[in-house]
Amino acid sequence: MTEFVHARTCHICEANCGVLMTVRDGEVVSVKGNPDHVLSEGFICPKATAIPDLQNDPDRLRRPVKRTGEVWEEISWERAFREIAERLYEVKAGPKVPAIFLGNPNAHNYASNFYMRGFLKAWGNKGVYSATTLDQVPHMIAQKWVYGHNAMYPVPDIDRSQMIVIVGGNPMASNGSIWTVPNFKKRIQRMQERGGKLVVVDPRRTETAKIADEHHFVRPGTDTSFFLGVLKSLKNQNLIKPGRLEDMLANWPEFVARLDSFDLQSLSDHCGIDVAAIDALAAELGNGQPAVMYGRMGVSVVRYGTLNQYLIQMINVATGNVDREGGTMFPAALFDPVERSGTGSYGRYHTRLKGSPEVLGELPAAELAAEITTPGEGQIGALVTMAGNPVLSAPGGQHIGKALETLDLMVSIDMYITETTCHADYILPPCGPLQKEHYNLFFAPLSVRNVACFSEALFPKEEHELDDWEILHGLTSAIRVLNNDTAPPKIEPRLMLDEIMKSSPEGVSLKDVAAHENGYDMGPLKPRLPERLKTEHGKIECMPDMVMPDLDEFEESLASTSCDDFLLIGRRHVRSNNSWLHNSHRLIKGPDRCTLMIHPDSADALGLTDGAMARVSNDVGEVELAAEITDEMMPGVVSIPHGYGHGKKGVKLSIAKERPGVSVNDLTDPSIIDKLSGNAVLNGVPVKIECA
Ligand SMILES: Nc1nc2c(c(=O)[nH]1)N[C@H]1C(S)=C(S)[C@@H](COP(=O)(O)OP(=O)(O)OC[C@H]3O[C@@H](n4cnc5c(=O)[nH]c(N)nc54)[C@H](O)[C@@H]3O)O[C@H]1N2
Ligand SMILES: Nc1nc2c(c(=O)[nH]1)N[C@H]1C(S)=C(S)[C@@H](COP(=O)(O)OP(=O)(O)OC[C@H]3O[C@@H](n4cnc5c(=O)[nH]c(N)nc54)[C@H](O)[C@@H]3O)O[C@H]1N2
Ligand code: SF4
Ligand SMILES: [Mo]
Repeated sequence: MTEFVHARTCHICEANCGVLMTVRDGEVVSVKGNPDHVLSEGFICPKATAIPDLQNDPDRLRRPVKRTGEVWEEISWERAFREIAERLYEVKAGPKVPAIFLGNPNAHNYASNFYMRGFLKAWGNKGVYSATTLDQVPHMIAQKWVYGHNAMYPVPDIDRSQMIVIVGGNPMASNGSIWTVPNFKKRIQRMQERGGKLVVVDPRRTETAKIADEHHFVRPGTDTSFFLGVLKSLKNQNLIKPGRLEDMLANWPEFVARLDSFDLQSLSDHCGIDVAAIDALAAELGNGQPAVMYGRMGVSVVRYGTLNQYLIQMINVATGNVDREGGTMFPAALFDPVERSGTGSYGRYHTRLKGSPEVLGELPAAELAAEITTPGEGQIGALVTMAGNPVLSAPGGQHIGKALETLDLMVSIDMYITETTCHADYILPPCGPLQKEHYNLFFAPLSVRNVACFSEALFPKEEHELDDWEILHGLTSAIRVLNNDTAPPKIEPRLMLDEIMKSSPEGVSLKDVAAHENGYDMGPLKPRLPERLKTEHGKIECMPDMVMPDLDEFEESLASTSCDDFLLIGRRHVRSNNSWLHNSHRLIKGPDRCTLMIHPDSADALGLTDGAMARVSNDVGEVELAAEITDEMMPGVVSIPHGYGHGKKGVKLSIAKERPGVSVNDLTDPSIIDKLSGNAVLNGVPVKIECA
């Protein structure tokens, strides 16, 4: 018997926790938190224990497959790459264009990132559709306009903060987002022990609200009023004190003057949080203590997502909490996206049908279905999806499913036959997760400490298995060779990473970093402004030209907001991750989690009883699911988690299919987006509810 312990960082979510895996005779027999890990301090969530399930899952594809009708045939890599290249060539010879959809797990794959640019060029798409426009693009574009670079993420410095206000985020379930903050609960408890305070603003009394000192219900989609209300109240109370930031601000007096046309009472009426509560909150935020306003999915995937993210920055500026210990800070990572890439593009080209601007190279995922099905020059004819499941993750997902069937060529780089990949002509599966290295490339710049975590692969690959980056390399080579070009060199990603690390200010090698199994620690976050600002004037821009028209539009909209429908919001559960962890018994056991949460008063009015089936509908679609009556919900608001709906024909996820659930994105509306960023609107969706 051989037994050893393998240390790695979990690749499933943004927290990047340190795990210890005991391996006996080639099998992982236990997964535990690494108590010495510099970032996660021993914490893990149940998803880490499912990594071996993913590795061993019999439903996971081990070889490339080609579909003819409903039959999948295993084929060789060589044949797959050649046929795809030939068919792409044919599509490009005609009037249609190639496109790509990139999903969330790409952000957790450092290696494929190094091969992405070359692949995108060879495939020949203009802009990408990705999970970014279902998620964080409002943060990125707001950061570009305010701080000068899309990758300048202001991270709440939780370990030194005295007050954190979380608006539309639920780190107790999500483990933090755009904020790599493993062991969130302990960190909050430590803040509370030193006299600090957690406040949650959310239409649901979430798991995070339950550990908070204060919770306020807010009407979905109206947080802009809350943020403006806080600013207005700071001003009324003479608490606008940017402190050391003062010299770094551009157009600050103009911004403060712009608040004059808003009336605190009207803002309060709109968002449903009373004036006294807003005043009290502003007084605490503005009393000089290190404090943070933070907003996530609940305020990003809404019509005014970018405006919200901008106003959050202005609140943190107003209270002097940007680039301050215990406020928001800009992490230093070995791979620094701010120094290594351009500040971010906007509007270089526009979508064919709706004329939406390209934003940081992204096109609105909400527009993908129509771009595939609407004839005319520039219609999408060939699509690659990589680590994405837009049929379940994008608004109007059922229409995307139908659209995919009409493509001339569809290729999916994914290890499962999912609601999306079941429509592909070819599926190219990467090796298992434990056969891959891991590096926190995108998450070091979002972390609450300056860290670097590299993990070696635990198991070697079989000869017929390829990693994602090798698939990208193989496909890129086949396309280029067919076009009489040369194949790109195949360089191990770890060598490129080593170069990057050596050329960083830290000047370490990959070997040094990898030797630190508990994470290579570069200490707490440090102030970095004004040196790091990338705006043309070198200051924090407080009135970005691009944002102001949306503020005007929001102001006009305040006069006319009333709606008799229920407002639908999403939720996440700690045992699930978007659409793709429902095939692990270990994770899906327990009560049904794809339910309609509804307040008792709302349910009574409808005659709906707990566990009874409810029909939820609007102009986009209709789903039926069991009601879960709970006073966690704000009256008039209902919640359905996303990532379910595995009952669709053709899906080969045997465990997930036993409890398929329904897809909330059969109800979300692709015709409404956040105008500035192109982000989808997935929260605050009007719906009707009846007993089914
Ligand atoms: N367990 C688990 N963890 C995950 C994921 C997962 O699926 N499962 N997904 C990962 C990904 S990809 C991401 S992006 C992150 C997301 O991380 P979070 O944003 O922290 O997660 P959500 O649960 O979506 O939190 C959104 C919150 O906004 C609230 N909300 C909805 N509408 C509104 C509104 O209009 N206003 C306000 N103020 N609040 C509103 C919801 O009730 C919810 O509590 O989580 C990551 N981590
Ligand atoms: N209504 C509503 N919709 C939402 C959200 C919401 O809160 N509400 N959240 C949105 C957010 S924040 C996000 S990020 C998106 C996520 O949406 P997507 O990124 O479109 O979908 P995922 O569910 O993450 O699916 C990931 C796919 O990648 C595959 N995969 C996993 N690991 C790997 C890998 O290493 N390599 C490869 N090649 N494939 C892999 C899985 O098998 C799965 O098919 O969903 C969005 N959709
Ligand atoms: S919170 Fe869970 S899924 Fe996320 S990195 Fe940590 S162990 Fe993995
Ligand atoms: Mo996400």
